[in-house]
Amino acid sequence: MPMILGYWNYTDSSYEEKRYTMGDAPDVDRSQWLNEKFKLGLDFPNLPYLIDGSHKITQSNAILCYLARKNNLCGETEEERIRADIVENQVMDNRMQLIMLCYNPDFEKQKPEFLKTIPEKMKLYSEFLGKRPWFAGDKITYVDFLTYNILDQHPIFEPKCLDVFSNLKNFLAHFEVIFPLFFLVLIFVT
Ligand SMILES: N[C@@H](CCC(=O)N[C@@H](CS)C(=O)NCC(=O)O)C(=O)O
Repeated sequence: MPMILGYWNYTDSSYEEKRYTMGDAPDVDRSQWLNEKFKLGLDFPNLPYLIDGSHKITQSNAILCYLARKNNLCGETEEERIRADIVENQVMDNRMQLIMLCYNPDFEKQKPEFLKTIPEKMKLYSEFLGKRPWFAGDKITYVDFLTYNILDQHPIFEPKCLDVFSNLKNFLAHFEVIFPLFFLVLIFVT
């Protein structure tokens, strides 16, 4: 039986979720996706994609920004938008560093050096957030989904890395109260 997840429709959006299966290693078979990949009219075919009427979007951050624009979650002042742009790209850099480590055949060898970089990274996020409730300012924006994700992943490597940054811990807790579904989905995928 497939799982059924019920939840509030905060943004009044209806959507169909399209899942492509690929099976388990070593018999991974991507043909379900590959048979469609170049037939969807996507400029840069990839997963995830979002098709909303005539808008066909790939790149997860482009999808996130599109949904944020539709729902006024981009920041309102120039200062908030600049902060969102900065932290969006900062998260991307840190995500790439995680990817380079996790997909590296030399993972165990490279991990100690990576662990040394975590305190300074977390410190910069903590200083940037300061006393604000959300990363762009007083209101939640799309970048809080990105920062939640990256700040939630680092303690997997270094469980105590957020202990000295109470504002980051409060941010994560605040986010989890508002978006329990997002939290739940991350538990499933990580
Ligand atoms: N920068 C892209 C990366 C997309 C990507 O790497 N997608 C992976 C899954 S996470 C994939 O399987 N793409 C399908 C493909 O390459 O055909 C994004 O953020 O959306």
